[in-house]
Amino acid sequence: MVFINIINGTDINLSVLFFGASVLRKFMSIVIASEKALISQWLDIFKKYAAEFDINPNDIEFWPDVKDKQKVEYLIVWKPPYDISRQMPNAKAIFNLGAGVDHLLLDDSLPADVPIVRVVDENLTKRMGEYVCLHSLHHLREMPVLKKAQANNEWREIYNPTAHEVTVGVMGLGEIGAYCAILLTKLGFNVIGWSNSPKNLENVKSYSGTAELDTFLAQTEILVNILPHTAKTDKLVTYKLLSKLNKNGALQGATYITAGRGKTHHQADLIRALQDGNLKSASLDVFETEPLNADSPLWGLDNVVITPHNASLTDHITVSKQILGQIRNHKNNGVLINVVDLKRGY
Ligand code: NDP
Ligand code: OXD
Repeated sequence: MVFINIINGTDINLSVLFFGASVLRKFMSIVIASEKALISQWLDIFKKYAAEFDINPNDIEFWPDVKDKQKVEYLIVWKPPYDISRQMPNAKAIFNLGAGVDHLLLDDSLPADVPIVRVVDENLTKRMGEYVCLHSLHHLREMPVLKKAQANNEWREIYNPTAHEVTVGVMGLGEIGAYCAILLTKLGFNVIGWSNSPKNLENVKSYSGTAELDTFLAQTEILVNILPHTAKTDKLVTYKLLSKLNKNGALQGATYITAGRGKTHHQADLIRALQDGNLKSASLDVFETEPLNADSPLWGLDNVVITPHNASLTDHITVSKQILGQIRNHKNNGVLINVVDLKRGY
């Protein structure tokens, strides 16, 4: 709450003035929409910080309790109903409450002229960096082998190479992948990366496009997938692709770590590769279908670590403030940042 001290020294609550004035202005609304019940928590968070961004908290609603759908100017969504933009046809921008927009873009009725904005947030990026480093080290230090030995009360001595003897290949060198790649170099890994366009990252050799994919894979012992799911990355990681990884390096086997999107790998192929030794081990945060089916063979594989799509998290405070700031800026004719390229799909 913001207070000012007027001439006679009496404190006046600015928010009272602000909301009083707002009665006179045209009603507009911001709607948060999701089919996931948990997302309703965001309503209170957005309301809490709204006034800091000159937005009336009472103008923020949670779908489907919307007073006047025609008056909705901004949509904030995470896995919304597929016809959300048809329900609120006057929205001027759609803010996605996460980095990946694949599920949102499944809605083929999205108007091409309404910008879709995704989250790019330092906390989201840093959390993913933690996950990628944790799991790269987990496999470098042969933790699946040690866990199995522990389960059998076995004192198993193994020789570990150091990080600099091992090449980690990062697929996707965007906001998150590039950060993870750099962080891995700081741990000492030899790091290479693959993306659509060439990159210039310190100590990370860059490969790009389909033509350079096999060269990238042939050197990679630990493959880290931070790709978005698009028409081009759909089921990209197959048994055949995994069999191109370097199995004769310091780790004597290939490892797959994925925290981008589950639909970028072929899950049955992945299971086959993990069962027949084509892959030595894996850490999987994302799956073709989430939650992962209780009867998936992946649960029972002792060379696999499964995490429930929590490699990173959308930070409530930083992300709500970022979106409110963007809305204020857009209302004042400013330019939106982190707008998704609809043609590329990410
Ligand atoms: P960006 O859009 O910033 O980066 C995407 C990267 O993928 C870019 O480097 C891009 O190449 C590359 N890429 C896209 N398509 C292809 C292709 N066909 N071939 C080669 N490279 C390709 O995304 P972020 O880094 O912010 O996020 C990546 C993904 O991570 C998100 O889309 C989301 O799905 C996932 N994610 C998962 C989370 C989790 O908790 N598991 C949390 C947050 C995000 P170029 O740079 O040349 O365009
Ligand atoms: C995601 C996210 O895209 O959490 O998975 O941002």
